Amino acid sequence: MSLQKTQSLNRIPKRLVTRHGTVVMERRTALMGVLNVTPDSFYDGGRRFAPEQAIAGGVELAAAGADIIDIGGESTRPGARAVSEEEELERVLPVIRGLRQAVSIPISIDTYKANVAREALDAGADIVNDISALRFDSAMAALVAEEKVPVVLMHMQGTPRTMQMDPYYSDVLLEVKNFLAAQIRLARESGIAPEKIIIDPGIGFGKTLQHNLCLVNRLSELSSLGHPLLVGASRKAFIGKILNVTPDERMEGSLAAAVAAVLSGAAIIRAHDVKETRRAVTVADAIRYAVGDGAESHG
Ligand code: 7PJ
Repeated sequence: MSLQKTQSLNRIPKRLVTRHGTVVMERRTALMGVLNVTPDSFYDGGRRFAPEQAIAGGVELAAAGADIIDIGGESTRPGARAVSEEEELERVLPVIRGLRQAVSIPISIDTYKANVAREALDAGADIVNDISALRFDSAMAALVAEEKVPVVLMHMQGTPRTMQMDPYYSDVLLEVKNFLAAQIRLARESGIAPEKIIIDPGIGFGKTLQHNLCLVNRLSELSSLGHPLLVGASRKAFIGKILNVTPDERMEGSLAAAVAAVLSGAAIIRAHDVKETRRAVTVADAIRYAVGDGAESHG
């Protein structure tokens, strides 16, 4: 590896400090387990809609090796119906409160609404996962700064309702990189500390199959932005397009995408299947961080 590349990678923080513990990304990839509390998400929608079931699901994710549990109350699949703030809060708050008692790992709230984020943080959430990267609610940046919590800035072309209508880029990697750079700047100018910022290319959000493949393939080019990279490819449509399978048949493809992302420099993988992803990523990490010429032992 070139010295320049080593230096740019070394500038990326390896620890994410939250109110409920530190996520360690040093020589290991962290896992964010997905817990959708929605009746209509594309994969797990409806399965865990009752609070007790959702809490049990979160406990399972933690036991399976998740480092973070990501709770979402609004489906953002292409064309999904928007949910009112009240409805979103009704869905997520009981689950956050219950899970906060039951697990010790950090909880992230998947929302682009500042009021939902605020109440979620008050209920015990630790991280704001904003798929709009601070664009959809002008109060979000100030809230994150004030609360001093980590934030995920994700790229999306358009809005969930329109994003898959006709995604177009002249250079997808460059445009995603420029967008993330601009949102990092906005976050910094709003008073968000650099060590609290995580970036995400937004797999499936306003992207064709080729766009998604290119972003995973060239993910390492986003490392020079200086922030940990989160990748969420789990059970998404691009895997279905390659394999011609429905969401419930996308586990193996998701593991392949997760491993590819790890070897391209991802710090955090967002996944539905935590137990399986943990195993795949542990092997990928062993390869990623292997040193020497292999002559040391025959283990
Ligand atoms: C992502 C997300 C992602 C981040 C969803 C699903 C679709 N947040 N929220 N990154 N995807 N940061 O449940 O897979 O890729 S919703």
